[in-house]
Amino acid sequence: MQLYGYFRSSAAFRVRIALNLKQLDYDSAFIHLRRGDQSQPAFLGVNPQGLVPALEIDGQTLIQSLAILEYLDETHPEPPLLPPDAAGRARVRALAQIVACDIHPINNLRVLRYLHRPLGHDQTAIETWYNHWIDSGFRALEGLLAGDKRTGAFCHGDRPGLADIALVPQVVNAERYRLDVHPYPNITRIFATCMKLDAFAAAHPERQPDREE
Ligand SMILES: N[C@@H](CCC(=O)N[C@@H](CS)C(=O)NCC(=O)O)C(=O)O
Repeated sequence: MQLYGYFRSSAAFRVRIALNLKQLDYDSAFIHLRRGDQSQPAFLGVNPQGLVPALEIDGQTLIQSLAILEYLDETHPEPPLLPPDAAGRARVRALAQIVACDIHPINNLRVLRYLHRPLGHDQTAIETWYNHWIDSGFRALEGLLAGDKRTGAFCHGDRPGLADIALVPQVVNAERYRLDVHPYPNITRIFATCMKLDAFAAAHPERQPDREE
């Protein structure tokens, strides 16, 4: 099994967490996003979208982190990333998708680069953009977590799952851009709980072999 990723990629971070939770060994191929490896023919042959992660597994190449997480969950059911009930699964997927579909894509490297050039925005404007969209998504997430008794030690109950896997990398990104996370007490509490688990801690960008300053 080979994971194409980058230490700072939050979508690859999600897959690293899931592989760790399920105790699956894997090799890593490092795609240096800042140097543009993702646009080179060698990697476009792996993922024509030019994005990480991609996971080579069972003789095929999977892309899109949420699809990869669900594949891993279906093929390696223990520990489960989704709850047993349909309503619970809908809730967990919705929480994960707030991050993965509504926050992350508009804060992606290629979007930030496009804001800089050709659109001409400076670093301050780009950081304002970045934090604005995290804040907007985190406010919604915080309300959903605070207002639902299914929230437990983790986003849904007392076991880590798909929503936590999406949330943790986004909090790491928020910290990196110095967003004040105090307005989101449930998010920060769940983040701290997750980071006490080896599966999450070992997947952190700072712990990856390709890490740079
Ligand atoms: N929806 C995709 C997003 C993948 C994605 O955006 N990956 C980023 C890193 S987190 C990337 O490869 N960016 C390269 C670029 O922006 O050029 C997923 O969940 O896998």
